[in-house]
Amino acid sequence: MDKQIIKIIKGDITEQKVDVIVNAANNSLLGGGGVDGAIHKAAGPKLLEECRALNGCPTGEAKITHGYDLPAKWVIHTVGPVWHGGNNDEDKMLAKCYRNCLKLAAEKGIKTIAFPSISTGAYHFPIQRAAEIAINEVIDFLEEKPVFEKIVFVCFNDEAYSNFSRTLDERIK
Ligand code: AR6
Repeated sequence: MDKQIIKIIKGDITEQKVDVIVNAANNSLLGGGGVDGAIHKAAGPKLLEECRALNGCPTGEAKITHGYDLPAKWVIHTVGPVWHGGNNDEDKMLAKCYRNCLKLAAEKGIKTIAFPSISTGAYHFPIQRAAEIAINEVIDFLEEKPVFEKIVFVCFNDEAYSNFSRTLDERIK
């Protein structure tokens, strides 16, 4: 696996020029706050229209729409687990989100993908633990199916950036 494929940056996911950006949505897929709100705002009202036809999304699953006014051509909507202390399958569910997003992107022939830090905002998943799960899932997937050219983790604040950077450094050294 070429380790240079994985990048960690600080920034706004709505500005990323990649084939697909991932949305940390809720089960309704009808919008919300955080990164979900930012993506819907930047994509425009047609995104919500397409989302309405999807009839929601179970936690851990992923569904794809067009990106409309976004620089990204596609949006993959996934629903992370709400943190309830760690004994309610939260780790398993978060891993499943990353895996299903990667699987769906690979099926679509997508080459470049940007992830936010799923579940670590309104859903309160601890950032260090979430970063480890995210990096592990991406590396495991790439080792099995090296189909992507670039996978970017877009961190919105310094805490996420330092946790993702440290975790990646530790995994690939
Ligand atoms: N670009 C990149 N990351 C962002 C952006 C952005 N523009 N805005 C926020 N983040 P959250 P969750 C970061 O709360 O925890 C929504 O209301 C943020 O700093 O967006 O999965 C949905 O509708 C944090 O690190 O998602 C759901 O109801 C990360 O994105 C619920 O929140 C995730 O925070 C989902 O909660």
